[in-house]
Amino acid sequence: MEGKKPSMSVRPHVLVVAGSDSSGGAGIGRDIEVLASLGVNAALAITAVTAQTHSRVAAVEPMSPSLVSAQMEAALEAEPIDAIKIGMLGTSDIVEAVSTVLRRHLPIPVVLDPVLASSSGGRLMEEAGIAVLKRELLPLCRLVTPNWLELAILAATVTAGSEEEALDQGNLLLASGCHALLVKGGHAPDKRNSTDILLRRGHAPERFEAPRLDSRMRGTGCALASSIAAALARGLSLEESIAFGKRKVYHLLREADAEHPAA
Ligand code: PXL
Repeated sequence: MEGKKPSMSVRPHVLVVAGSDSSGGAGIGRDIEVLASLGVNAALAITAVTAQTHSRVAAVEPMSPSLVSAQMEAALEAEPIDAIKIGMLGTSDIVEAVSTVLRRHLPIPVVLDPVLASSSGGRLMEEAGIAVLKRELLPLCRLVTPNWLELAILAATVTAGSEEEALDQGNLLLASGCHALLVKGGHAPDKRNSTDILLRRGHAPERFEAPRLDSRMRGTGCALASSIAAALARGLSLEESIAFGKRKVYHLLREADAEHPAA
């Protein structure tokens, strides 16, 4: 399934399917910023508008599923789309609508950041959407990038207390039809390294490490999934794309810390 030949000359296009965050910390604003910094054009399908500060979700208004589909179809018609990055979806009807469009356009590689809640704890996906996401959307994705909290919800269990438990939960999801899972270690107890683990059926787990930075930057999940999608859009392999994304986020965190040093 690894795509086309690597191309560095033409600006690739990534279609971002995600919600907006008025604080600018996360969501589609972060995606566009990261893609632009990587020389990749962003086509957009907005799924929801949210009103947020850095510590609170004040309001969420999902788009109609037909408007989300229409944005995706128009973006796919307007430009040759090399990869799709999906973030917040919000409702089960939007998950259905997005899955239907994707089925028409596979094998474009799809990276799904399964956004269920904001880092401040506000809900960004309705309860009923989780089952639909697992059943309809996960099997269509080249890569799904849950953190430990999202992984536990998707695996219908409690948050892992160890890496071994997180991998067991990941393997459960793989068995239920997901092709590849990047289990992000942001919530792991390791204080020195941030380790993300790639799980694929028939492959040994692969570890991607970076020094852990004590940063408060929001939107790191958006940034990672967008960077991976950008690399896939340039024709890199899945492993190369994850390694690239991990490095990009490490550098973003270092830049954010340099601008706002810890008090
Ligand atoms: O980082 C996850 C995320 C994704 N999309 C939107 C968000 C957030 C977190 O706050 O607000 C719109």
